[in-house]
Order: sequence, then structure tokens, then C-alpha cells
Amino acid sequence: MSSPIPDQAGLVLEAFAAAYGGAPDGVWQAPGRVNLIGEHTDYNEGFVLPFAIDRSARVAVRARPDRRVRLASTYGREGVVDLGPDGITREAARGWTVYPAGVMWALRQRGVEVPGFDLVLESNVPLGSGLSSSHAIECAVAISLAELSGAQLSTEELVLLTQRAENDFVGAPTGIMDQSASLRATAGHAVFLDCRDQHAELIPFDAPAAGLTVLVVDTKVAHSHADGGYASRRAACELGAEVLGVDALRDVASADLAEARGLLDEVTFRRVRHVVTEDERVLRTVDALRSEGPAAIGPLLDESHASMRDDFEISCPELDLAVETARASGAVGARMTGGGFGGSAIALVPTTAAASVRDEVAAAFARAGYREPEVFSVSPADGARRLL
Ligand code: GAF
Repeated sequence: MSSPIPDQAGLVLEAFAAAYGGAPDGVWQAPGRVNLIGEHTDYNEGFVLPFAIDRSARVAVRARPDRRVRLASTYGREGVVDLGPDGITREAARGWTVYPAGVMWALRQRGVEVPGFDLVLESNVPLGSGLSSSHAIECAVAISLAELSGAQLSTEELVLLTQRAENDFVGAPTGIMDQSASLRATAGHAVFLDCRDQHAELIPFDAPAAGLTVLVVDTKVAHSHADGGYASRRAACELGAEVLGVDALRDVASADLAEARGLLDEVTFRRVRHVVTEDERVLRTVDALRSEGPAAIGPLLDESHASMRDDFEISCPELDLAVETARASGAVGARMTGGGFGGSAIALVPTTAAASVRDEVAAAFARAGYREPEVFSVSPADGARRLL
């Protein structure tokens, strides 16, 4: 007896049949994430605390007998993109196809014999929203191609492989937080990750049981990690570590900051101070969750936002307005999430106040003349897996 088709797979199966005819070998799914706290700490070998959200990318894939790669999505108008009989080059990949192409490239670089394949992507992680839409695609593609190639790759290896795709193919110098959340997450938990050695612990994060809801405010201000802002923050951190004589900013404690101030120029000092204090906030958040639960972490979220706005300078007026309005309307804490320069903020709000916070934020955006934001709740979901 065949097993029933999971609801979530219906759309991508239909699109697969329309694009290529027939059925795929399987359907794989990987979620986006919000980061509860720990921003721009991952590439400084520090700590992060993301959770996977209940929005995912799904890919339907069928291996081919040759090395041709064909890609299609439910996004839009490009139809089937044929990457050619043999090659995966950066030039041939356009728009979203750069993510599957990058993963394919990284697998082949690693010596995995990836067959050609036909793929359809469907995703409900809003693109460019700071919720890791690109890593959701990369992780879904990575687990599907690894399985179809018969490659046994550990989670640690998949994390580094997708990072390589992002860094060396897509051209975004990102760290390992997003794909770690997507690959490691478990429903009801946040992933406490030490980015130095990839040691991960699942921390229970049950906001509803505490009468709380996590709201996402997607400001609709598009951002890209391949733009200069992200890279320049990373460069400042590397400069700071070099001048301070440490391997990574993870090795600087807040007690060292007074001395660091005398050694660094003013801007680099503030970048360093953000990372050092943010690492400590992650540790304090984990302690607070363990000892008191979600209601206790509000002030840490607020401090994190202030540090990103003032020291790391990666917020924007729309993110600040979302955070301030959410707080003024009853949030226990709020902060921008992800790489910054646009994207989304999160607010931890009493569930009874969620609707009014959403309305207040929308009204404040309208008064300011900003684009209408999308405000929705998220809860910690399971990580990447085969659906079918
Ligand atoms: C983006 C990157 F992809 C992550 O690696 C991380 O650096 C994050 O920005 C900032 O914390 O999501």
C-alpha cells in the first residue's frame, strides 16, 4: 500500500508534473529561521540561538541518466532553466537558481559524484525577508542531492558545504548560523550553537506555554548579504581580532573592552563591542530560558537591538520603528533578526496582545509612509527532512 502524500508536498508535485512530466524521486523540505539572539557572532566563532520556523522551502527532484541540470520554481515566470549538459557555472545561474547551482557545485568540488537532475522548488519563506530563504533552499537541495548521490554527509559537513556554496559560489560571506538552524532544529526548541566547534544543544522554547507569541514583522525592505554592508562588518571584525591579537572575537571578554578601546579606532571598537556583548547576551538568554522561561528574555532582546542599531549599525528606520512600536504596544522584548540592513524584526508579545501589536505596527508604518509590513506569528518547527 502506498503511503499518503503529505499535504505540504501537493503543490511541488503538481508543479513537477507540469514542468517535466511524471513524478520525482522524492520531495525534501528545509525551513527558514528566526534568530532569537546572537547576531553577527557566527563568523566570529561565537554563539547563536536561532529556531526553525514553520515556513519552508520544498524541492521535488528526479535524478537524470546524464549530467544535465534543469531547474524550475513556482515563483514566477522564468519557466525551466537549463544549466546545460555538463557545467555549473556562476554565469549560467540566475536569480534563485544560484542556490541549487551553488550546492551542486560545492558537492562536486567535494568529490561527490552528483548525477544530473530535474528539480522544482516551491517555498513559503518570503524571499529577501531576513528569514533565511536562501539557506532554506540550499539545505533542501543539499539533503536531496546528497541522498540521490548516495553520499553519507554528517550535519557538520552539510553545514560547511552550504556555507561554501554561499561564500564561494553565491558570493555572500556568511557564517554558519542559518543552515545550522535549518538542519538541526527540533519543534519546540531553539538551537544553541557554539560556532567554533559546531557543538549544538536544543533549548526548550515554548512561548505559548508562557502565554507568549513570537511575531515576525517583515518590513519588506529587501536586503542581500552579497551587498557590501555585511562584508564590511565582517571585515571590521577581522581587523579587530587581528589588532587585539586573538584568533576570533569570541576570545575577547567584556572585561577586555576597556583596554581594546585604546587599541582600536572608534568604529572598529564599536563593531567589536557589539560582538563581545552579543555573545554574552546569548549565554545570558540561554540561562534565563533554562531557569525562568521565555518571559525573562525580553530585556536581552531589547539590549541586542540597541547594540545592532548603535554599535554595529545594521538596523534601518523601518526595523527601528517595528521594534519601538511593538514595545510600546506591549511586547516584552523586540529586536531585528538576521543580517540586517532590512528584512525582519521579531517581537515577543503576550498572546492576548498579538493582534493589537500587529495593528499598531501596521498603523505606524502607514503613518511613516513605509510599505505595508507583513506581520505573522511563528513557532519553533522541525528541521530539514525528506517529506516523500
Ligand atoms: C545572515 C548570515 F547568513 C548568518 O551567517 C549570520 O551572520 C547572520 O546574517 C547575522 O547573524 O543571516
